[in-house]
Parts: sequence; C-alpha cells; structure tokens
Amino acid sequence: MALGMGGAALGAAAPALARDAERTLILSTWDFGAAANAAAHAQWRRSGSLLDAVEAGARIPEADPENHSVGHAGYPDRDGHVTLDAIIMDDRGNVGAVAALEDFAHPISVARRVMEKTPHTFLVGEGAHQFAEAEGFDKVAMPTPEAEKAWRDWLRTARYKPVVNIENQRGSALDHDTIGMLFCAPDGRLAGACTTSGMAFKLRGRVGDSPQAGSGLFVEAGVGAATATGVGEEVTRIAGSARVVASMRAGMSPQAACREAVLHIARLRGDAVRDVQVGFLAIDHHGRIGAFALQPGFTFAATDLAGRTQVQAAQSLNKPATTK
Ligand code: SD4
Repeated sequence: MALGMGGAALGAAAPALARDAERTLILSTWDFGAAANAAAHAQWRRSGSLLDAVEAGARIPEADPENHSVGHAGYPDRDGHVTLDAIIMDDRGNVGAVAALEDFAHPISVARRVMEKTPHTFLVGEGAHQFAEAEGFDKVAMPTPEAEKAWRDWLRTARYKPVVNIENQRGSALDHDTIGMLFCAPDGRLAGACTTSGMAFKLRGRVGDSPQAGSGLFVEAGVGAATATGVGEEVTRIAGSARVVASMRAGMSPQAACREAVLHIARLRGDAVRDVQVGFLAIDHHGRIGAFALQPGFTFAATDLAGRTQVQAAQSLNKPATTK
C-alpha cells in the first residue's frame, strides 16, 4: 500500500509501516464516539470524502436529544444560553470553525460552510449566527426543556466546577459530550472534526479549546492529527493538539506524543489540575493511534477499515484509586 511519507520525522527512526490489521481508520472521543464512527464510516464508503465522513460522524451526537452538550440538547451557559463550538479541518489547509453559535443544531455543518464559502476560518457569536441564517441552516429552539431544567437546578448553587469524566455519565445533570474525531484514510490522507457545547454553565462568551485550530483539533499532511477533550482552558494554554502533532512530526509515536502533552500540562499546572480531566487522541498518517489522559476514565472509540469498532480506556497519568 502506498503511504505518503512527506513530513516524516527527521533525525528519528522512521516508524515501521502499520499493517492493515493495525491501522485505525477513525478515532473519536468517549464511548458515544462508536455511533459517530459508524456514521463516518458509512459516509466514507458512500462518498469517499474524508470531510463528508467526519461531518457525518460529528452530526450524530449533535442530533442526539440525550446528549446534553452537542447540538440542540446541550446545556446552557450560566445565563441560560446554549452556545455551540465546532471545527472541521483536513490536511490540505482547509479549516472552518464557529464558536458561541446559538439556535442551530449542527455547528459542524456551519463550520464546514465557513470553510467552503468564506475567505475566513472562524466566525463567532452574532456573526456566525447571521452567516448560518443566510446559508439557510435550520434553526432550533434552545435550550430544550430538559436542559433548561438542569440550568434552573444548577442556579440554586450556581457553583462552577467541571466534573472529571462527566462525558461518560449519561443522564448526569452536568453531562456534556464533546466529540473529537480523527480520520486517516488508507492512503494516509487525514481530516478531523470537533464539536461541543463546551462546559455546562460556563460564563457567557466563554469558548474552550474545541473550535480553536491547534487546541481542540489539528491535522497535518504526512504527519498525523490530534484532538482533545476535557477542560478546554488547560488544552488551550498549551495549544494541545498542535503540540501533539508537532511531537509526532519530531518522531514520537502517537501514544508518546499524547502522553508528553499531558505531562506538560501536569508540570505546568501542578495542583491546579489535580481534579481536572484532559484527554488527547492522536493518529499518525499510517493509522497508528495514541490516547492519554490526566485522569483515569477517558474512553475512546477506534474503528478499522472494515468498520469494526472497539471502545477502549486510555492510559492516564493519575492512576485509579485502589479499592480496598
Ligand atoms: C471545552 N473541551 O469546551 C471542551 C469540553 C469537552 O468533553 O471536551 N467536553 O472545554
């Protein structure tokens, strides 16, 4: 199989080519990534387009009424507004993003339209809203009654404290489900998507890492791609996904690169991240993957060429508390 070698690490041992059986095609964050991967895989089979695939994948959690983040069922900010962030990117220099977008259920599709129809890479707030409206995207009322109730319950204490691994606690009042998805085609081409409503009950106007190229997502031809989940401020501080890709460019495996970024956050932030979750996923252009988190409990879904998906737990810097 011909694999692009452009950008391979200089001064580092060239990694052995992954055999097909070891290749991952699609990698995404958390357990619910499995359903998104299935949609991405099916779309890729239909159209052969990586951008179509990651957009289709990201739209699954965006459309899920049980998913209290992405899309119309997301939890609001502290003032009761649901604000959505998304980015889509490929390895040909195409990128589009939106942040603080209100009343549109599929920010990933608006992000793609920004990429395809404007000279810009990133639209936010009112401008993103106007653009989505002008482009004819369907509007939906937000928050949903359930999300509004969660917000009203939260207002009783109004305490902002992100909960570690809340992404896998479905039905929790703080449940939020960022999906970061990476796609590596058999010929080594890459694309990615990331979409979220961010941290529940955040300050109005807060934007996390997810829609920022280099923080929540980064894709580089001939090297690989990375995405992040967890408390976005900690990822943004170190331009996390760009860092992971840079480490792969310098010769690290995807796993070592994810671990290095987490270690960097831990060293930089010390006690401030003791109870904070950050997780990175990476895939290199041979389809080899890496996953590493600050805390135990970060899961991811990996899908192979045949469409078989495995949900796995990532390694973490902090170890699970031992049960007595
Ligand atoms: C953010 N990183 O807005 C996102 C949240 C997240 O799973 O990843 N949740 O900070």
